[in-house]
Amino acid sequence: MAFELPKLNYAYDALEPYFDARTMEIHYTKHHQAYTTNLNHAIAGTEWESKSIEDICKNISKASPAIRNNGGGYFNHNLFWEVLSPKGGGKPNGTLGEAIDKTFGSFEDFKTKFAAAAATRFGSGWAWLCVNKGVLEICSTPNQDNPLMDVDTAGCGGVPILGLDVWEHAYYLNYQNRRPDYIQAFFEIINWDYVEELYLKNK
Ligand code: MN3
Repeated sequence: MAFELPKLNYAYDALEPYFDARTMEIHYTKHHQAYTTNLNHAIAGTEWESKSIEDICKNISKASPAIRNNGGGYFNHNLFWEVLSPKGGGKPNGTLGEAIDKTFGSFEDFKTKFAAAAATRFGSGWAWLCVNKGVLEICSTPNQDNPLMDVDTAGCGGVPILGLDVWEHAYYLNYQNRRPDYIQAFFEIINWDYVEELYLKNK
């Protein structure tokens, strides 16, 4: 069973001015599509074909580099589109808001720590908020690795509930070398309702 590019819940221009329409369209129709297509090629006719993308990530140390790069790219972008919303931004309330305050001191402290993880990831990669055995953690990973993977570059481990793509393809057209500006823009469009749903499911 082949993996499919998931549907976007909003138009390419819906996240403007934070994420521009052209970047969104290229990112989704070219980059995410390529990870999807290449993942399907890489698993065709192998034992991996029958597994979920989560199970593939959790056993990635046994897979080929092509499955690691494209399977990670497939999973990571699936999550990325879902944690964005034109109605997003602000701060999380409820159980997740309380857990963030308790873990990081305040929402502002959380933002500072997450932004630092995203800004200091050298080269291409991702910043994450994870639930690891009930505890919230912030980390980053290189390339298309993610915290589900059973490799030593999996960051904090656990289940990622918020992810930020810091590959240049995610921001270069609009922000050029200004990754910190892109990170601040991200906070304006986070779909906290969805992040909290993932938190409650995995805590
Ligand atoms: Mn990307």
